[in-house]
Amino acid sequence: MKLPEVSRRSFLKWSAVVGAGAAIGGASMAKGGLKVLEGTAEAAGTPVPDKVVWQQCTVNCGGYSCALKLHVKDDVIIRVDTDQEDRPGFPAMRACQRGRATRQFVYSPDRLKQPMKRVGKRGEGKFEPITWDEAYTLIAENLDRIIKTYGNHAVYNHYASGTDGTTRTSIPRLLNMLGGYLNYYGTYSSACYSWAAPYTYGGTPYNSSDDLVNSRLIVLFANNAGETQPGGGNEFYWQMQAKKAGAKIIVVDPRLSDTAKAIADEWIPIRPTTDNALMDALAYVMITENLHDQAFLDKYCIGFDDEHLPPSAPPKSSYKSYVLGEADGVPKTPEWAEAITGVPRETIVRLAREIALTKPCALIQNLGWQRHAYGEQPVRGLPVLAAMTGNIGVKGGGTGLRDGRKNAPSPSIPAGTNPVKASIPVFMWTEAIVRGTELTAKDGLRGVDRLESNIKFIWNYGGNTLINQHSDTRDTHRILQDESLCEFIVVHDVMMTPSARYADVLLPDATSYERLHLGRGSTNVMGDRYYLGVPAITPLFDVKTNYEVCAGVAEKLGIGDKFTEGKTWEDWCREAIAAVVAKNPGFPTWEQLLKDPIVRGTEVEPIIGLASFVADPEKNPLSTPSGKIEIYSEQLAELAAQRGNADELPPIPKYIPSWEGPQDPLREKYPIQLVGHHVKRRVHSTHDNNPWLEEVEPQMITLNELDAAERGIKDGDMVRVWNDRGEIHVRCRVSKAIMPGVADLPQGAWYTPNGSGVDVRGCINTVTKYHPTPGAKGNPQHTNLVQVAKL
Ligand SMILES: Nc1nc2c(c(=O)[nH]1)N[C@H]1C(S)=C(S)[C@@H](COP(=O)(O)OP(=O)(O)OC[C@H]3O[C@@H](n4cnc5c(=O)[nH]c(N)nc54)[C@H](O)[C@@H]3O)O[C@H]1N2
Ligand SMILES: Nc1nc2c(c(=O)[nH]1)N[C@H]1C(S)=C(S)[C@@H](COP(=O)(O)OP(=O)(O)OC[C@H]3O[C@@H](n4cnc5c(=O)[nH]c(N)nc54)[C@H](O)[C@@H]3O)O[C@H]1N2
Ligand SMILES: [Mo]
Repeated sequence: MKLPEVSRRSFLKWSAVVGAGAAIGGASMAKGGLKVLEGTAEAAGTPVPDKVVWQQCTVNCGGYSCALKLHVKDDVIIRVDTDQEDRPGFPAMRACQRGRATRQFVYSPDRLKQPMKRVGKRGEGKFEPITWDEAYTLIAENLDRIIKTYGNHAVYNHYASGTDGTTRTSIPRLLNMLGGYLNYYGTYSSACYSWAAPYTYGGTPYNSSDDLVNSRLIVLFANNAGETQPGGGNEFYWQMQAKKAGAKIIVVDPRLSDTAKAIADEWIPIRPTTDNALMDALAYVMITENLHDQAFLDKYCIGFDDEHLPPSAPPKSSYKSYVLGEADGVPKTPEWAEAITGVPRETIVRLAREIALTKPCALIQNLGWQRHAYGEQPVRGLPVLAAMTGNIGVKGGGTGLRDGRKNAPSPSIPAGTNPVKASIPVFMWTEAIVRGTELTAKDGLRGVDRLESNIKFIWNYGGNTLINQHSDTRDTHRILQDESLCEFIVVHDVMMTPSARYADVLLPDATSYERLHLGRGSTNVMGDRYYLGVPAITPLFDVKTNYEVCAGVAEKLGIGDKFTEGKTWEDWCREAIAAVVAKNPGFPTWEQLLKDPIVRGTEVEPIIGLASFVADPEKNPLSTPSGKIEIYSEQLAELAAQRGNADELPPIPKYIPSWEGPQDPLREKYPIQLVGHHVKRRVHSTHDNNPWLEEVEPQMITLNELDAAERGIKDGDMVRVWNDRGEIHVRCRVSKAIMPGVADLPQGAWYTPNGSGVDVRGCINTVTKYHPTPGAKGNPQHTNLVQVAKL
């Protein structure tokens, strides 16, 4: 396959730019600045380091904190190595290409170098340098003014996943001391998942990934673990172990993902947004061929059949009635599903028999299929199949949710309590800028009946959802550019990102390699964990950390001492580790972590989700209203009645034809379904500007060869991708590895509008829609219809 030429030569060109000092806003170089690449380039060979510092990759992929071994000479990182210590069950925290390209991140010409304030129109990207003292004053004055004028509902701490969580606790700590701030709930990652799964289970129970070796059949839905590294990086490892142990692996995905390429015995391509139709037809085959586990359903579930409906449910409202077409006259046959999903009926029949007859079978989802228009539905759909096949609560089976992670202790800095109880769905912040005070419970507002103010102040630390990662960049730009709406925006980042262009005050942070920080313990991990990040080099430029900034602003507001309690950042970090040690006897102390910052996992038995419920459902009921697995949810029926959208929020999981899905008449104008997967060369938008990673995988749209041929597009051609919301110019990869009628433009490229508003980098959010999902009010960023043509 011919790929465009991005290589050593353009890298050298790029380093030349570095040498010339591509400063932003006329920033000056401080402390070592940009000369650092000199003498460290490949040409100079590998010099001997003065020291080797263990650090961690803190970006937000599923790996979370892979180990980086930074070789430092003369205060310059000259080489990046990683952990190589494999132990059975605990693969080394081996960094991928992203972590290994860290030098290109730290020494990027896009690094922010000094505090600045906006001088042009917001979003134009014109700034002039200011001092840190001026920056603190500006933030303090605006925060104070906005709270006095509009109240604390006007202050928003923006969703941002770019760096370690502990550091960013400083912002809520400061804001809580000032009377609080508007909360959000859910995440861009898992809005529909976290919202919908508890209606079925009262929580999100799972078998841990190390149990996969006990499975005979594993069916992965929208799960590309090889590239996204869920489970702290170990899920894919366990998928590979399961394959070695003899499990058959089937992948259901519109794309032949890296995971499918690496380990699948079979790839079942499917049209995006249609998985519920596939699952309904699988259920149809199982029911009509009597392959389902009726005893399990009778004992543990409500709502599978009409005999087990809750009292409030209307007749014929069970899942079985729906599947057999008893209520709507449409049996959900393989023929019916083939027309919707594009999966051949023979494949559906074979898959249904295989899933029903191979025991144990792990049906596993990840998050790709819930970042869609009706993302709530597939999340609840797969557990029905897990229940129908009696795979719940058994080794090698699972709940049909995501497979699991084991909890690791998480150090944290005390943030206090937020006096504001109001909370909006994370995706709806742009709407809360425009019409926050009009939002009600129907829109997903929680904690209050109404907000006292629209959002007027945004603090954006380590995030790019301010424009790049949010839907519909053109509309986001329109909202942010209007200074009468949101009145003040602080951006604190390490790079001159697209979001940074929207700052009123733009602050440079140290990368995690230049500052003391604590690892993400969090819940999303298995095995070895990294806990202490000690700076490897002196911070470049005139940067300050989030703690320093919050302390500086607190000082201006007269609460400096209250905020710091007279402690340094190191004091807080030491206390946080001490608190973890107190709760987890045997956990290494600060001094021990300084010597070895990696905490090695210890072998424990796999978690088998709902094992105790299955052993004794009376004694160990679920926390659902009925105590059982709720295939039919009365709570959902009530909520749908309140919101007045029963068609979009059914009490049983259903296939709902999606707007901008394969059945939308809009397809006549925009015939291609566009998804944007999480790609290995980036973590979201982080590393988009990293030249080594552009070499690894240049940003391109992938189009099926049939669609390409129809349009006269050849591999490597530049194409136009557009719909009513915007237009992108990007290079095209022509491929068999994607379903016809579907294209994939990996999410995260930096939004780069040219003079006519066309994005010339390949930022998918140029064409995504702001349309919250009906239940979770989540982000449907994989649901898009577009047209593609040769440029
Ligand atoms: N179309 C589409 N959009 C999506 C998605 C999708 O699938 N499709 N996925 C969504 C998902 S799941 C998520 S989680 C979000 C992610 O969106 P974000 O949370 O915004 O993640 P990033 O784009 O990686 O932005 C992280 C920022 O942190 C900065 N950063 C890195 N290290 C540091 C540091 O040490 N200090 C500071 N101050 N900053 C640092 C980076 O420069 C970058 O600007 O995107 C969402 N957007
Ligand atoms: N390298 C890398 N790793 C990452 C990230 C990253 O940006 N880069 N981001 C991290 C974060 S914050 C998150 S939230 C996770 C995201 O993890 P996921 O949400 O699982 O990642 P996606 O790539 O959005 O989706 C996974 C797969 O679902 C497929 N898919 C899309 N739509 C459908 C559909 O309708 N049906 C089916 N069956 N499949 C579908 C996609 O083609 C893709 O292969 O990844 C994490 N890991
Ligand atoms: Mo995410």
